[in-house]
Amino acid sequence: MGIMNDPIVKRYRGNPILTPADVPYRVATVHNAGVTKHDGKYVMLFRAHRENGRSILGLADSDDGYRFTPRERPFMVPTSDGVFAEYEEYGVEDARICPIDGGYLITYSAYSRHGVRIGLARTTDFESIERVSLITQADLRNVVIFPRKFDGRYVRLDRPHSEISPWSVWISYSPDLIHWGDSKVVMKPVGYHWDQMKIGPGATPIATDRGWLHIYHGVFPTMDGSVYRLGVALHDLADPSHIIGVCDRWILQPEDPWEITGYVHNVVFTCGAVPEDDGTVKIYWGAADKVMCVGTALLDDLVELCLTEARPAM
Ligand code: BMA
Repeated sequence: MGIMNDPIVKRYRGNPILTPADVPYRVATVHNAGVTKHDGKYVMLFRAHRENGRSILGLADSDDGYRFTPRERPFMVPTSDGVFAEYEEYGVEDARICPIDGGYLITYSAYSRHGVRIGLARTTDFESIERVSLITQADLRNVVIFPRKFDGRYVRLDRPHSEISPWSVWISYSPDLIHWGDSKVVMKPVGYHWDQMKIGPGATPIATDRGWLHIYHGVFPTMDGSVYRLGVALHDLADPSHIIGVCDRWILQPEDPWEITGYVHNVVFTCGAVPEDDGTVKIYWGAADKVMCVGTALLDDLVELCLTEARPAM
């Protein structure tokens, strides 16, 4: 690990890397993007508010993971087709990308008058997209699917809403991406902590030799509203329902001007991180629900934090 006061996540000097002004169609925000590598290049599936306050998903491409060029048209807008139409009416939000089975699964929040639930879509090329299923009821957000099957089943982390418990991270299993079950809670906010109000899955988990690294978001309530920060948890490699350790401190908090002020102030929120061959990880976050930023960390440092500064998962 580096010098004691070095930041764990090193912000890219060119932040923010994508803003509404960069997008060739009219949007008010660019944030909470899922990111992955496809054919050696980076693709970013960002959320954008239109000026009616509803969200769509846009795509941007990059050779280096830092300089992104948005495509001419949105990638995914609420559909008027089939069973999805009724549940996407208010917008599609916060996509996560999971590379698996030679393609990519995309999980996104589908908003409607019935609440928020999760849609699952699939692409192989980021040119066309096929909606597969609605994989939850309302109210539930923030679904990340592990990029590997366990005993023949897909596994996801998710975050149901509750009125009697702080919002927590759960796990569910599926043989076919359509039917999900065996759900149980795996991680809860801990009282008087930076993430005591609610937590939620963030980036698609990353396999390391010591466990699955999960970068999540946690929220603290203040007199000036909620503060969104990022933290890390390490899940067992063979049984991801078992958490080896949750790091007792955050790894990133709002500090730059565009993280403190924007559409919603004091927010850093991740939907994607890309592990690199050199042991680093590029972490992408929406800043103040308005622009996209990136920073890098050493995977070993993040894993180490989960082991040496751990608190119980619940
Ligand atoms: C959460 C979600 C996120 C958003 C965050 C901060 O509840 O709506 O998409 O980034 O609030 O506004």
